[in-house]
Amino acid sequence: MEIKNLKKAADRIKKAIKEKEKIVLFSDADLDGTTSLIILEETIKNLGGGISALYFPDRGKEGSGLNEEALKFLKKYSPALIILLDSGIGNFKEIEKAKELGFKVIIIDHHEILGKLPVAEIVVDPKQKGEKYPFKSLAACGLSFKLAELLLEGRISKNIKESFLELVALGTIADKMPQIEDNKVFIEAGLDHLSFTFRPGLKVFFKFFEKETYSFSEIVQKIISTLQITDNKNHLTEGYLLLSESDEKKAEKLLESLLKKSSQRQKAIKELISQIEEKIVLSDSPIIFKGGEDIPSNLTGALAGRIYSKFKKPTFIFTIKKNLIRGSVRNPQEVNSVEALSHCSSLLETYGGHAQASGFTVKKKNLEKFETCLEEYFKSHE
Ligand SMILES: [Mn+2]
Repeated sequence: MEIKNLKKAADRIKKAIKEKEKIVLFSDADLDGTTSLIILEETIKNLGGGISALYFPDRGKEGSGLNEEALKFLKKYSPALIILLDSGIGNFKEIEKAKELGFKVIIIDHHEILGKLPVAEIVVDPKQKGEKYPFKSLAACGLSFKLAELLLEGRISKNIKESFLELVALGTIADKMPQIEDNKVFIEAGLDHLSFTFRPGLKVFFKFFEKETYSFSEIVQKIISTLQITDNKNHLTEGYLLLSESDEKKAEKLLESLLKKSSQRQKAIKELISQIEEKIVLSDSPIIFKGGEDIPSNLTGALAGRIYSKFKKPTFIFTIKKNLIRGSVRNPQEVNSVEALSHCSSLLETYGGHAQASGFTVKKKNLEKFETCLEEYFKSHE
């Protein structure tokens, strides 16, 4: 059985390649998004197609998902087919804007549906209504891989398939998708092959972290923690630059710089966590709701995750930038954070994500009301 609209998406992309339509790939900046994009980019090139632009939003400036800033940059490529990967399902306004600019839009996403679907030409999301495919918890990179298989129509070589599965395994683990069913198959196959990888950007990890000192699973963790959140350079993530680098010497240099930044980031996270923890007083509030101007917006997810795992309460960590607040949410299995956000959505600018991990933006003037709204929601759902 095929995922709803996936074959349609494959046919549409093939048509674009055949008719030399411009193609733009847009993806989320984390490792799931990065691997999703690379799989589709390499597949389209393999079919002889050209890609006019690649774009990852800068987490710090643009958050995640399609946004005005991105469209301002991309509009010079219009008319074009824009494929939104690991994002898009909540970008109602932005997709309208993209269409006005002359883009045709395909969404390949796996985040929660926010009541209705954006009006795009094709929407793939295993969580959408009418989806008959039984497994709903694929990562975006898993969807991208399935799309690649359809595009390559059984002509996918063993080498390419193995190389893609390495990426799917990493992206699926990084996105914390349940390691069952399809995901389990992908992860086992991908990890099986990972230490024999021919992708220079992955090979260098095995050179750097030697087998004698690091176990295989430690190396996998190093790869994920180094590539999960990376800096944005000219709309590309440094993780993308490493994974798509074909020269091993250059890949080594990139890895060195990424490892340095990653250890700085770990240090910053530690310091921020102790600062935030100091401010957490034991109270009967059902949630933790903390933020500040000094919290970098690319760290809110990591911070919320760590704080949640210690306090086991729905955790909202946000950064304050002028009038706009951007935050991340982590919460227990028993509640759905997207439903909580949706309950308070009249106060929000944007929101979306997964049941246990999501994000939001809110205007400063609505922050207090938002907190109260969440407290009420979680009190009634305890
Ligand atoms: Mn994802």
